[in-house]
Amino acid sequence: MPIKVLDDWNTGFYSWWAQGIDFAVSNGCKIINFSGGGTAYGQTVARAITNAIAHGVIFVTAAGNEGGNVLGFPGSLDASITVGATDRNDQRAEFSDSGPQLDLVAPGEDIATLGLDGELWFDTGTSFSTPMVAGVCALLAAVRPNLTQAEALQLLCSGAEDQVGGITDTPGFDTSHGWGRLNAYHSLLLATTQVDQVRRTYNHVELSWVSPANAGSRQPYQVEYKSSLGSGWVPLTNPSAFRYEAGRTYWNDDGSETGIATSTGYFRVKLRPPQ
Ligand SMILES: [Ca+2]
Repeated sequence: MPIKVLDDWNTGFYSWWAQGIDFAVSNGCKIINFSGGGTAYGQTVARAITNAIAHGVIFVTAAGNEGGNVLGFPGSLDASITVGATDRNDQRAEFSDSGPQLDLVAPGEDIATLGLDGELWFDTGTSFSTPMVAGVCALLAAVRPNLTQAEALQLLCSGAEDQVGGITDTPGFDTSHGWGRLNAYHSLLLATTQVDQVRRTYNHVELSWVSPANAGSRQPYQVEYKSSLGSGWVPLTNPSAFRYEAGRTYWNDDGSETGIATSTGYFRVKLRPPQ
């Protein structure tokens, strides 16, 4: 649903933004794309965002276009999914703001859009990167209807491609690119992770599942085990148990880690926070 929170001059009070967010939540919205930002912190907006996320809404917003190392508000909130811009060469766009709360980047230069009277426009800014991420959140929510803000963030950031942005895109998180450049396919693969092959012998278990091409560098998975239905899940932490091949991840245990392979039990694979 389109919700207007700015006036004819493209400005609006924070109270209008908060009312717009509250309106979206009370009318059943699942994902909010907020391609806007201010310079000051605003308590009413922060409260509205916190409330939205508590209601299962995913809130995506823009980093800002000052080219500096201060994110716009509400992109500066930890709670927001904050999106910066890349250019035609997959490099961080010069105008895209940086900061520790930046989560990922997406294309934001010369993006095709519609003007007010329906003509084709090409426009530039983190405002155009943000709906790319919000759109991927809609795809993720289609396969996981109860997707939360935290889960969406984990899927987006674990699937994002790291070190594609040149020398400033240092390994892992960095304040210019967040966790990397959006990759919808990777994030959808992660959202549908399911063990589809199990090989088990008296002293050996091997699980495997379909995974993104960059799984070897991102290592996004965690395998958990429980010995009976009534017991709790225990994370298995040995990283050398994983083997990454093109499009598939394997997890092996010879019983040495927990002695589990010789007994009956249950395994599951989950995503872990990006590292
Ligand atoms: Ca990086």
